[in-house]
Amino acid sequence: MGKILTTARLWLVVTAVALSSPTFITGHVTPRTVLHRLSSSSSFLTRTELWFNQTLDHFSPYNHDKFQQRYYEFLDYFRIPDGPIFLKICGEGPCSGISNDYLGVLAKKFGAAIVSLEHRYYGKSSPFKSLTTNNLRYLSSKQALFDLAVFRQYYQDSLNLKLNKKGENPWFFFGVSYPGALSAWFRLKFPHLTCGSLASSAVVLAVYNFTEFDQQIGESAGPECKAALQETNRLVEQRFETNKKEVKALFGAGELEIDGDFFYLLADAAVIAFQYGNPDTLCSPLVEAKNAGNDLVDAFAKYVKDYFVGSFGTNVQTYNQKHLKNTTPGEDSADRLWWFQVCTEVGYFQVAPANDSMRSSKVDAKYHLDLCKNVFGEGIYPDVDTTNIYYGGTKIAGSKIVFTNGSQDPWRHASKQISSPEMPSYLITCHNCGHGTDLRGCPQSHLNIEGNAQNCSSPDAVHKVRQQLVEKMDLWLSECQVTTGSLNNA
Ligand SMILES: *[C@@H]1O[C@H](CO)[C@@H](O)[C@H](O)[C@H]1NC(C)=O
Ligand SMILES: *[C@@H]1O[C@H](CO)[C@@H](O)[C@H](O)[C@H]1NC(C)=O
Ligand SMILES: *[C@@H]1O[C@H](CO)[C@@H](O)[C@H](O)[C@H]1NC(C)=O
Ligand SMILES: *[C@@H]1O[C@H](CO)[C@@H](O)[C@H](O)[C@H]1NC(C)=O
Ligand SMILES: CC(=O)N[C@H]1CO[C@H](CO)[C@@H](O)[C@@H]1O
Repeated sequence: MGKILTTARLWLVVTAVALSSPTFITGHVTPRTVLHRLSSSSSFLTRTELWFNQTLDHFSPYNHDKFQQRYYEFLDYFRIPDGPIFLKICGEGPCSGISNDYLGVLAKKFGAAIVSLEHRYYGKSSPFKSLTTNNLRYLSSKQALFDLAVFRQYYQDSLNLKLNKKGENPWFFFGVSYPGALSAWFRLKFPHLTCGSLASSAVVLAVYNFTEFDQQIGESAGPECKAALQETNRLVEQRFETNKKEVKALFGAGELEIDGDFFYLLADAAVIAFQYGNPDTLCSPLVEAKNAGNDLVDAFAKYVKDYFVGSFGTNVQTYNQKHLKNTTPGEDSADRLWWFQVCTEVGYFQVAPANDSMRSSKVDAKYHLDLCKNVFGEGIYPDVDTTNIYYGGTKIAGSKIVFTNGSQDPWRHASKQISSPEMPSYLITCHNCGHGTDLRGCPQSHLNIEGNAQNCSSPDAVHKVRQQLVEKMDLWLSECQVTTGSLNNA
C-alpha cells in the first residue's frame, strides 16, 4: 500500500520484487540463477495453479455470470481430516503462489492446510478481456469479500467430498496491507465463516487526505536523515524550475510527462526504504553527501536508479498515467487496478502536509483527483465516507481479529489505533520494522524464508508479537472447534 505501494500499491510489489529483481536479495548468485531458484520451491510453498468458477456479481438478483478465479492449496502440514484451514488473502497484484513466510511456520505448528485465492481482476483472475472503466464496475472490496466467502464454502465442500466426511474444519484468515483490511473485514461481515483473522498492517480506515503518511516518513527517518531528505527535495524543485527535462532524465524518469507523476515517483522512492525495512539504504548516502558537502540531488538520483529501480525492481512506467490508461489485462495491469480501488473506494491520497513535508507540495489532493479523472474518466473519485460507514474504519465492531503494525511503516496510521480484548492490536517496534513484519520478517523480502526474524534490528520485538498471535490463534481455534462440534451434532 504505498503506493500502496506505489504505486500505489501497498504490498504487492513484493511479489514483483522477488521475481523481477533477484539482485535485491543476493550478492553472489547471478540473477538468472536466483530467479530460477525463486520460481522453484524455496520462496513459495506452492505455485501450482487451481481454478474455481466464481460469481461475477454477488449483488445482482439476475446476473448469473461466472469467471475463473485462480487459487492455490498447500497440504503438506495438514492434519487430516480435522486440522485447521488457513486462508491467505491476496490483493493489490497478481497472486503467484503461497509464499514461504511465517504463515508456513504457523501451518506446521497447527497442522493446518493453507489455501490462497487470487483477488478478482488481478493476475489471471480477470473477468474481462479489456479493463475499461465500465468493465471495472465489479472490482470492489465488497465483491472480493463475497468471493472469499463463496470460495471458502466451495473449498470446504470439496474437501469433505474428498475425505468422505461431514462438518467444518476450523478456518483462520490472514492478510497483509489491503488484504489485511480484507481479513479484518471478512471476520466482521462473515463471522460464521472464520474462527478469527490476522490483519497485518491492515489499512482499515479509508482516508482522503492521508497526510499522516508523509509525516510518518519524517518520523521514521529521524532528525538527521529527515533534514537531508528535505534539503534534497528543495534542491530538486529548485533545479526543476530551470530545467525540467534534465532533472527528469537525471532520475531516469524522462518518460513522465506529467510533473506530478515525477514528484510522486520521487516521494515513493523514499517511502519504500521505510515501508519495507531498509531505511539505511536511503539515509546513509544522503546524510554522507550532506556532511561531505556533496551534491544531494546526485546522491538521491543514484539511490533512485540503483536501488528503487535497479534492486527493488520498480518500473518507472508505474507512475506514468499513460501506462495506467492501458486496458489490456496482464501482470502490469495491477497498477491500473489498484488505482481504480484507490480512486473509487479507499483513497489514501498520499498528499504533502502543509508544513514540514517530506514530498513536493505538487503531490496534493488535486494531483490525485486529476489522476483519477484522467485515467478512469469524469465522476471517478473515492467515496471514503461510504467505505468507512460500511466497515467502521478504526471503529470496526469486529471480534477475534489480531491487528499488527510495524513502527516505521507509514501505513500504520490507517490501521486500528486502540487495542481491546476482542481485537488486540500490537505494534512491532524496531529500526527496520515496516509493512507486514510479523509474517515477512525485516527487511521484508521473499528470501526471508519462513519469515526469519534474524535480520530485524530487534528480533525479540517480532518474536513477542508472533507469540501473542499464536496464543490468540490457539484460543480462538479451540473455541471455534467446540461450536463446530455442537453444530455437527445438532
Ligand atoms: C467451470 O466452468 C466451466 C465452463 O462452464 C466448466 O467446464 C468447468 O467444469 C467448471 N469448473 C468447475 C471446477 O466447476
Ligand atoms: C512546522 O513544523 C515544524 C517542525 O516540525 C514545527 O516546529 C512548526 O511548529 C510547524 N509549524 C506549524 C505552523 O505547524
Ligand atoms: C483535502 O485537502 C485539500 C487541500 O489540499 C482540501 O481542499 C480538501 O478540502 C481536503 N479534503 C478533505 C476531505 O479533507
Ligand atoms: C541478513 O543479514 C546478513 C548479514 O548482514 C546478510 O548477509 C543477509 O543477506 C541478510 N539476509 C536477508 C534475508 O536479508
Ligand atoms: C497508527 C498506529 O500506529 N496504529 C496502532 C498500531 O498498533 C499499535 C499497538 O496497539 C497502536 O498503539 C497504534 O496506535
